[in-house]
Formats: sequence, C-alpha cells, structure tokens
Amino acid sequence: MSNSVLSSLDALKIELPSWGFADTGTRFGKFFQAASAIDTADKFADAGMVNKITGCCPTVAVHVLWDFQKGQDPKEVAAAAEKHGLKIGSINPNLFQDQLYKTGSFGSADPAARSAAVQHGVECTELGKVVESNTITYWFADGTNYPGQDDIRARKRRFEACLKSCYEALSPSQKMLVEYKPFEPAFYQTDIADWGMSYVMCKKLGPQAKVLVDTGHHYQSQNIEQIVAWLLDEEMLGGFHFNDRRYADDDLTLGSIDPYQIFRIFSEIHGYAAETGEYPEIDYMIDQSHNLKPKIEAMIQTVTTAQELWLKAALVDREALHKAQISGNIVDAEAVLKKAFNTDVTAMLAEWRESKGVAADPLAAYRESGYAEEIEADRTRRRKEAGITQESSYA
Ligand code: PSV
Ligand code: MN
Ligand code: MN
Repeated sequence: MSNSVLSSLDALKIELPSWGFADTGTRFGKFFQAASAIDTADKFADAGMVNKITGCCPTVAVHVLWDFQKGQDPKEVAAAAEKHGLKIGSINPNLFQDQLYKTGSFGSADPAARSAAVQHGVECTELGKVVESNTITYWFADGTNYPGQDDIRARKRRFEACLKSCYEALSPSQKMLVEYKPFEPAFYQTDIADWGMSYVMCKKLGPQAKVLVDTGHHYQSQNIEQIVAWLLDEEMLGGFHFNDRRYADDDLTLGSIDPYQIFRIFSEIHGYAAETGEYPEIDYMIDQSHNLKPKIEAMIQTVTTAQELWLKAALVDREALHKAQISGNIVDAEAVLKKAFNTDVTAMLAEWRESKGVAADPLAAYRESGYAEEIEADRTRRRKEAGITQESSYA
C-alpha cells in the first residue's frame, strides 16, 4: 500500500452538525433520549467528544436560529466551541421556520418575506465573519404545492436577485454553498430542486458560490456520482451533506443503505485528485438526524464509515481502470472498482489512527470512555432541576 493512500485520509476532515446531537423525530412525533443535548453547549461537548475519539472532525456546523440566542455575542458561541477543541464550521441560515415564510423566502411573492430573508442571509454572513467561519450554507424550503400557485419564472428571478444581495455581503474569504432538494416541504414545485438549478444560480453569482450535494436529496436511482463528477470537472462542487436514504430525505447514517454508492462518489474525488495532483476544496459535512440510534454513537458510525469508504476508494487502481476503459474491457473495469470496494481496510485505518494518537476502534473507545453514562446522568438531572420537558426542547 502506498503512503499516498493512507495520507489521503488527511484530506477528509468531516464537519459535525450541531443539530445531530439534539432530540429529533419525524413529522409524526419524536422519541426522546435522556442523553440528548439540552443546549448548544451540550452539542459542542458531544461534537468535541466525537472529534477527540475520531481525530478528524475539527469543526461543527451551526444552525443560526437554533444555536445563537437573540442578542447574544456570537463570539461567546465560538468560545463555547473552542472550549471543546472545535471551530465553528458552516453557518446555516434558517429561512423556513418564520411564519413570514409561508409561501417561501427568496422565492416568495411577498416583498416583506423576501427582504426579511435577505436581511437574515446578510446577518448570517456578518456573523460568519465574527466567528471566522468561511462557509454560509443555504438550503431553501421554497416552492409551491399546487399547479398555478405562483409564477415559476418569477420565483426564479426573485431567487436570483435575493441570492445576489447575499452574495455581495461575502468577504473575499467567504463562500456561499447552495443546496438543492427535489421535494419536501414543497410537493408540486421546489425552487432549487436539483443540481442544475443550483449550478445556474451559482454560476450567475460568481466564483464564491458553489453547489452543495446532500446525498439524500435525489430521486430514486439518480446517479449521484455522475453529478459529483460533472461538478468536479466544472470546479463547481462546494460541499457535501453526508447521510443515507432508502426513500427520500431519510437522514439515515452514512452508508447504512448503500455503501457502494458512497464509495463510487469518493472514487470520483480520488480520480479528480489523481488527475490534477490535489484534492478539491470541498466541505465534507454530516447532515443526519435519525431518531433512534444514540446520537453520539451514530455520529461516530457515520464518520468511521466515511473514512472506511474513502480509503477503499483511494485503493482503486487508476492505471488498471484506465487501461480497461480505453480498451473497452467493461468486465475488468468494473472488477477494478469491486476489488477496491471489497478490500478490508481495518488495519490501514488502525495505522492512520495510531499515527494521529486516536484509538484503532473509535466506537469501542467511546463505549469504554464512560461519557455516555456521564451525560445521561448529568442531562437527566439538569432537565429535572430546570423543569425542562423534552417536548419543549426542540433542536
Ligand atoms: C433540509 O432537508 C436539510 O438537508 C438542510 O441541509 C437543512 O439545513 C438540514 O436538512 C437540517 O434541517
Ligand atoms: Mn442537508
Ligand atoms: Mn435534508
């Protein structure tokens, strides 16, 4: 095994979502966990633990409405993260919970909704400057539910104008990522429904806007690695939201349903690096919020699965693949991928982890640490003392 295979893991820094440590559920209700985070400080403590155990998650993504209190100095939030050895990663504006956004944010026909949304986007950008975060991640719930509800082209143009105002607020070191999603909550037409729509918007904005691929945001059987390959080739891939899905935006842990797909996506990234000599500048972020697995274990599982599949994809014999491809040998070409996918990388991962001073088996190390029991007792006590019912502690 070459050193470059192992050192390719250094390029995979994974960002943890603050919201992945809190109680979550489905639209039918939530199932609560005694150890779930009560507040942002808890979320950072848990994310810090995942980083300590895995050695590869130095940043945490924040949702502005859920992690920053009104009137609070954002520097306090950054300091709370630093206490656990973390930096604030991507800033996620919230353009979907205010009553004003009933018919959308940037796409709404209501000028008051649009101007509130732009103001929020600009505020998030300013907040990013204060906490030294370079990524603003936009996801829009915008769309319509019935044919004829609104003018689709007018909505597109409203989006262009609002995104432009937010783009103009970026400092030279900041970037804007535009996430797409085919449906939910809108069920007839979603304004930024696929990678092409996101691409068109970003291209018009300028070089600091890039596409964000959430692995759960595609129709069944869509070829995600092809989307990734195209975006890489156009230098338009800005980041990922990692999760897995069986049906729609299920937000399950990565690789739980189809690890081969994640492997194929990673293989495209390694292919790009092999060709250009460097890994692309991509934000690798987790966006999962399953409600039954213990939060921290689920996060460690996703992180270690990502590393495992990344390493397997780095093992693809690119020379052999190229040879098979140009000679039209389809069977051998596929076999090159399968061989790498089927390689047991446990020992390699252990070697990399040892070199970083972390345990060879992060999940086992976490279970032995006693952290789960500690937070369960602490949070149960704090909830009791403060009279907090979990129903009232959303996100
Ligand atoms: C929307 O489904 C999404 O994927 C966006 O990234 C949000 O920021 C996130 O989930 C959490 O609601
Ligand atoms: Mn997402
Ligand atoms: Mn989603």
